[in-house]
Amino acid sequence: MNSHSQIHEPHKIKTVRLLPFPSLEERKKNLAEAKFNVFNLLPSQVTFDMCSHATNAVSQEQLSSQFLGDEAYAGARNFEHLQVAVSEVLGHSYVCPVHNVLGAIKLVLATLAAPGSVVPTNHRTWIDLFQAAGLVERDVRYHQGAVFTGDIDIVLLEESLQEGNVSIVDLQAFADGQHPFSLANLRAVRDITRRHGVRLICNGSRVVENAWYVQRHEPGWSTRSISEIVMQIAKTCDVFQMDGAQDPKCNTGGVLTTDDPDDYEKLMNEVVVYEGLHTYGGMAGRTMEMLARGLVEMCDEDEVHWVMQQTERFTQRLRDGAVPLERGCDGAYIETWRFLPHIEANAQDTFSAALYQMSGVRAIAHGRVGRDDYVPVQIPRLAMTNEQLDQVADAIISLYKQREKILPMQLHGHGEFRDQMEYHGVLPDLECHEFDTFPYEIHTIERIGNLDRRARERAIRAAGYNTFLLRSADVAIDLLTDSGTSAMSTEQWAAYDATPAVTGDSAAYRKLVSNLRDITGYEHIIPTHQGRAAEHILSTILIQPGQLVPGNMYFTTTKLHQELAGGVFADVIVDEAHDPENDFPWKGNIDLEKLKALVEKHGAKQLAYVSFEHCVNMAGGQPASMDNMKAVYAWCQGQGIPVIFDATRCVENARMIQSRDPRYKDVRIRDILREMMLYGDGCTVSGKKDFLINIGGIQAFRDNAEWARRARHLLRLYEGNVTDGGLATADVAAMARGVEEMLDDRYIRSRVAQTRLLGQMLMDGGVPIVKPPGGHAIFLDARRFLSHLDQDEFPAQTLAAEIYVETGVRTMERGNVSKGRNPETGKNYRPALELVRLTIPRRVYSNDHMRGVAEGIIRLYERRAGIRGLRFVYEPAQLRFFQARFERV
Ligand code: P70
Repeated sequence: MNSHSQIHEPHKIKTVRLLPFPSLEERKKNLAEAKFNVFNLLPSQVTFDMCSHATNAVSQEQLSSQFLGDEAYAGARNFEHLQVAVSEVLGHSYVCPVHNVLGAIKLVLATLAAPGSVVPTNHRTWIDLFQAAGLVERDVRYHQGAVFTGDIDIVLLEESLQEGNVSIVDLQAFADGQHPFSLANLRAVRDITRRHGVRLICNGSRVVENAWYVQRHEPGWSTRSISEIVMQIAKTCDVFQMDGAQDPKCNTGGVLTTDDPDDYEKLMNEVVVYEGLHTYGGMAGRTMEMLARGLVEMCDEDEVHWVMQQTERFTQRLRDGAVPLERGCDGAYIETWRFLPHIEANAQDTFSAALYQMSGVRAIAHGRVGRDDYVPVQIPRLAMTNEQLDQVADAIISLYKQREKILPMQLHGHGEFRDQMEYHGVLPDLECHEFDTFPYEIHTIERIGNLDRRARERAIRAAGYNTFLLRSADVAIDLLTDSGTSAMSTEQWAAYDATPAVTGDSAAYRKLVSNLRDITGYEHIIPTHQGRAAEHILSTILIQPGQLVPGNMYFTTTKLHQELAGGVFADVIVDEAHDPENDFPWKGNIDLEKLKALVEKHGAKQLAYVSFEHCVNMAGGQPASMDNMKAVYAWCQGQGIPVIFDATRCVENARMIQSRDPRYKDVRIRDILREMMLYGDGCTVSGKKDFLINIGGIQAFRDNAEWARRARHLLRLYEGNVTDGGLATADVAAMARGVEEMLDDRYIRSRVAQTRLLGQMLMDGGVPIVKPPGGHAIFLDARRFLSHLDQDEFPAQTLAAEIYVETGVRTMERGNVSKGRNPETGKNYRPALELVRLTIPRRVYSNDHMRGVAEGIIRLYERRAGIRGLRFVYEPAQLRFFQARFERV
């Protein structure tokens, strides 16, 4: 088991699905249109949909398997893969595919249960199907169980079998979502059914959760893996059924599996009647492929522990809030008769409607009217963070506190099943629950590196103590950079997939131009393949050899291109930026006096332009104030000096203005950004950061048509078409969509809050960091962290390596190694700032990941005295930080 699996997810986010946040007014209208039955709400009307069936996030491998369907009618390769997965995971040799779990049950009842016979069972979920097949269900569940409440009452079962007229015993792992059985009980049942010549059928759609209970609570199983227990459960039964949309995290589909050739033959002959051919059973080829992959992945130990931890945490929080519930395998089953004792009829639908009205959360009771009185609040597997779940729990607790205000609804239309119910209602006057968390759900995940400490020690030694040389597969949490590491949204992917490749004009390009014109107010929008391509073009057209380029601290690639064009960089950032302990809120500001002094000394003509970076990377992600941008621009206009932004992190800067400048507290991010851009004549952008894309950049000019003409000329020479800058058209489309998403106030608020949270946790642990926390990263002050090391023992390089060994977290050195040697003296520069950067990718990590990072670094800080420095064993002449190798002193 992963040592940190309880602290944070054993995966990171690969793609996100954006969540809608309807207003109270919209929710009221939606509810009325849905006839007060939440079944009728659309996904676009629901913030958190608390349902675990087919709603889970999947791994990127499972998603990609969706594209491997060979869609043959007979003998598809996908079916062969399904057979292999079943034999590997469940241990059964025969597989009968079905369209979903109902298909599986129907087949069993039609082939293996004698008409009119009695079916002893521990669940109530499928008893309608029993009745329809002319079978009589008998509840033989042992209702007094403490943990294994799904166990069978052996005496009762024995009695039923002795009465005769039984052909199958039908069990459910985690019966009705609430009752796990023990392996000992299952084996006892199997012994009895064998003795009576009766088949044991088991629905294992939630076998994994049941296996976790066995591992946790059943004597003798604590050292066995989830895989072993799952196979034990399956092999104990004669026929095993699985719903593809539960534990295997498929979107539909299912299987029946067995070792009995005669039973298989019966099932196989029947499957053609109701489902499809015996090699696809009513599933698309891609569904079989996803199911096959999901079966194998569902037993991943770390993932199971994470999912079950979420359930325990969620139900515990509700219990602490006194909410009456039954804990389920996948969430909390609300006891609505105790939640709403004053509502006599239809308490379930009344609860669901009230919860939606006050929070936008949906919880649905499915099935037959009057079957039971719970409303399951289920957790979609892997799709939500703990923080989101805490807030959903808080919404329910808040509803519980105001439960007396909830009014009965009048039944208007009804049928046998819950989806048919319609009501007339009076909207109660409820206090609403406001969410303050990431405005997206997890759509796909990527498993993260999972090495133990000794393996990490070996990995960093092999990498010459240089985090650039580590394999990403060996990294647990990758904070090397926020560049190109964002999780794209499903909307971005949809645009990406739908965009035809062209080498001319395109809808994607037009959309990018119109969106960016609207966002920046700039007329000329020129796509580039990334930031440094725009920097090259800008420097070439605006710098005359020998001219100065003042900037608010340098960035490596920016400065390099200025120098290649013959320019000389001049630092005009405020002094506060160079002091890591000064918590001035606008450390990205330009010191106008320094700028004026340059003009006085050299003349305005000697200044090519002012290079003004938003949320200055090298200063620690520190913002510039609106007043500073205004003042610089006003003065520069008088002097005829252009101002060009590096708007790579412009949205983070806008959020800093929103949170730190009271005048902008209630101004939308898009309006703040538009005003910021007013105080410049153009910008370069590395789109790989705030624009929420993995590749791309922008060169833009307000209205200077001559600059734009020359820029496009260079673009054609060096980069690609004027409509793509060398990007795939699909990536242009993803960027056009990314710039819309980046302006969502909830998104950018949660993004910057995450960085601040990491900074705060480190500061609370006494760890020295650059203050105040920046927009995209936290910078550790390695000089103070490792104060016993000389700077030529490379404290920041050492610290980055030690952080990796301690925590599996990858960070980046920004100090003596990065700065290099003075060519004149041959000595290291020994810069004032000796930092380690913890850069946070966008939409990729949860706050639990951040907690894991902070705890690990605080642990390291406590034992810092024993840490030894590094010396070079290999030192390249140029940009040595990328390839250098070290050993411990
Ligand atoms: C980082 C990345 C890139 C960047 C930037 C600002 C403010 C331009 C660029 C260049 C990647 C990086 C680059 C060089 C050394 C280390 C890391 N910053 N302006 O991790 O854009 O990469 O798209 O060409 O931050 O901070 P691009």
